Amino acid sequence: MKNKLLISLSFLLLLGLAARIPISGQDRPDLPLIREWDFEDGSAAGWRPNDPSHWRVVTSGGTKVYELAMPGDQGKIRAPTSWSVWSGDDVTSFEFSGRMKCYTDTAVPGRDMCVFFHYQDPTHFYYVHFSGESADVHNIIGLVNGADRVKINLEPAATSAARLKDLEWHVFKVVCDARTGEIRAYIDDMETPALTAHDRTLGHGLVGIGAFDDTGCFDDLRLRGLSR
Ligand SMILES: [Ca+2]
Repeated sequence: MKNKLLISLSFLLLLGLAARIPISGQDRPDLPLIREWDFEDGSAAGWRPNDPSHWRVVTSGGTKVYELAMPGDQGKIRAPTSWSVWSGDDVTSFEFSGRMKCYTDTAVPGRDMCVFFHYQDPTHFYYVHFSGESADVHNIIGLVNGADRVKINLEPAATSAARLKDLEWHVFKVVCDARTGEIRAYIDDMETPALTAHDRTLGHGLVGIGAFDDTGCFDDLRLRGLSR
């Protein structure tokens, strides 16, 4: 009897621990891991660039990275010009993380790298514009919904944490709860989001990486989430 009680209590304790202990650096440890990419096999198979001639896997600093080697051309609407989306998983709620480096001259304040999500087609997606300066359309969460991008994050222009100011690696994480529409974007500080928004316009889609009009590279990407 005593043993049974002990076993029952241990089981309940384990259940409680499993539900409560956050895994370091993860906002949504409840979301299943879908896939990780370190590009060490030299391949970016399954990634779909809008212009394949601009993307390649290269060796940099002893590791292989996925590089955006050329800036894109502005299309009919004002929106990021370069992206490569992971074509394998259409997700609703997700956590997408990794590291990125911007190649653009540090004298250019609006330099950027972008993370895409709920991508449905070339004119319907969200993106996080990680930049060296916070301004009207720099360092924002943007929505492209068939027209010029619109800033949707809650932080007023010039107040958000803009950390893409150098030629070093920066870690990022973008989290979205599709049910509530809560979106959070982190750079370097994985505890306090740099950008936040509430929006449920699109609801699902692909994740991706790229830039508004700059070049750079990405590595160690990880996607957790719920496939549609
Ligand atoms: Ca790598």
